[in-house]
Amino acid sequence: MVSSAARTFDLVIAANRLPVDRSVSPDGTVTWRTSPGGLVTAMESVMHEREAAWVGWAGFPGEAPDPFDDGLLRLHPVGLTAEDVTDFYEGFSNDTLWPLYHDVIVPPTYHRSWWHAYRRVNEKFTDAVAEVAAEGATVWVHDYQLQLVPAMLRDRRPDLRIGWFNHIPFPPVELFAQLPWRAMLLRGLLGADFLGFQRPDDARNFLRGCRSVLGASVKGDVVTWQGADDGRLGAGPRVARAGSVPISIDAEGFRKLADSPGVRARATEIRASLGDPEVVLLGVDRLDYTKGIRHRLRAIEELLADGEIAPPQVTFVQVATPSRERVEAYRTLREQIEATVGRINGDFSHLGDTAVHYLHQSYGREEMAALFKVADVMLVTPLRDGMNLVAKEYVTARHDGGGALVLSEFTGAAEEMRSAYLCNPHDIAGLKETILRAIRDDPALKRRRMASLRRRVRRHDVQTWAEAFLTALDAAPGKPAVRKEV
Ligand code: ADQ
Repeated sequence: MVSSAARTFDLVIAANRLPVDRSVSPDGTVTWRTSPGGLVTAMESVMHEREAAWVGWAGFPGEAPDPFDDGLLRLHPVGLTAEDVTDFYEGFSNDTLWPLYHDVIVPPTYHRSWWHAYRRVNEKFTDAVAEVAAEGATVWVHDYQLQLVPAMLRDRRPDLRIGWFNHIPFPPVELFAQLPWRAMLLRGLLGADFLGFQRPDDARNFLRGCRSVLGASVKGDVVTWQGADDGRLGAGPRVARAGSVPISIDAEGFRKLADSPGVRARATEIRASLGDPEVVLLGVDRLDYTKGIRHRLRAIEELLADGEIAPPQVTFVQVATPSRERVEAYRTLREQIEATVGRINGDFSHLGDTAVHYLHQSYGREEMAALFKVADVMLVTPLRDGMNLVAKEYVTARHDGGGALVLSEFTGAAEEMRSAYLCNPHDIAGLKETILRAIRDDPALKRRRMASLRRRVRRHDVQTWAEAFLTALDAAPGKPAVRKEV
């Protein structure tokens, strides 16, 4: 990675985080490692030897490091102060928008100071993008942390083609209307030419929100807003298109990884270390209240109590990645989950036979792939989830044809993965029944279901997602204006 002078780019990506993690060795040497996220792979696939810039936070508070190159990517860090991290990131993003956009599973917190921080940080991102975007460039803004960037950028750089993709659900207007800053947020989004969502319902919710909150006119997937005569952010007028472009994974890359000798050997080792059970049930989630881990544990506990499953024949492994630990709701959730796991193991484990293996840790891609290969039944039971990539990774890793996927209807993935064992995680009796069916169904039937799921993910991988988004953005109705000379 080398530093170089300020340049501008035809493609700019803006996301909360840069696609690299910093590590500082004891002697103070700084190195950046590419984080293994799907977004980086997706971007590489659409760059086609083009250079692009990526604007994002480097993951620690303080001054932004100087921009630097990572292959064809120009990484442009945005500096967040400790207060920005508390109020913009942990506050407005993760304690206001996240719960509101996930069906208010926990109550969202509304603080005016957090909203001010959100505006301030969105301005910082806008400054950085405006600096690196070439005349007429395409800018792809990601996710709920940056919903004001499209209009902030549009107001400043009408020459740009701007797209925004929402990785999480977009709530129905009946919930969205709670937000004290709902109109400004929609005005922020309407700065984009194209807005991409995970599910058609998310796009519809957004369009209904524009009609109901702003009084905009909506025809099909196009929203037209007359604008406001108030000189505030994104005063319009605006025309934008909204549609669903479901995200996916690098299916071929993950399949190859899962098929590598190292991962195969590790899978055998993991199974042996669990005592070679007949059935391994697996859950893999960030430790987040949206993921339905408590409901899942309740179903497992009842199945154990009913005598339907028991160690050592059946064992449940729950991997819960540490997440947002400075936010109160996440600390409470962790305590509840750990108390429940303790109770279940106290009641149903025996020496050497553990009912629930609970791992509050992060793992590398190889270890994740090995875990998926070991899972006879994968439990993906969120109460609400934009997409859920774990479901797609699991079926891809099981290219041996085995396994079974239990999938919540409330995930974006359920829209596409109809051959999964679909469930309503709120219905504990139904969830228990579905888990038992996934364990006991005829193996030939299970193989057919898995083959169909794998086909779907292979055909709709992350490359097709990124191409579909950029094609939709290119064709979106708002034509960029000629940049005014200043
Ligand atoms: P997330 O809520 O983070 O993403 P998800 O889609 O499941 O959820 O992706 C999680 C990723 O982290 C997967 O690639 C998974 O393998 C990995 N992971 C999970 N636990 C891990 C662990 N312990 N160690 C290492 N890796 C682990 C948000 C939205 C989703 C949407 C994605 C992408 O909330 O709905 O699918 O963005 O748009």
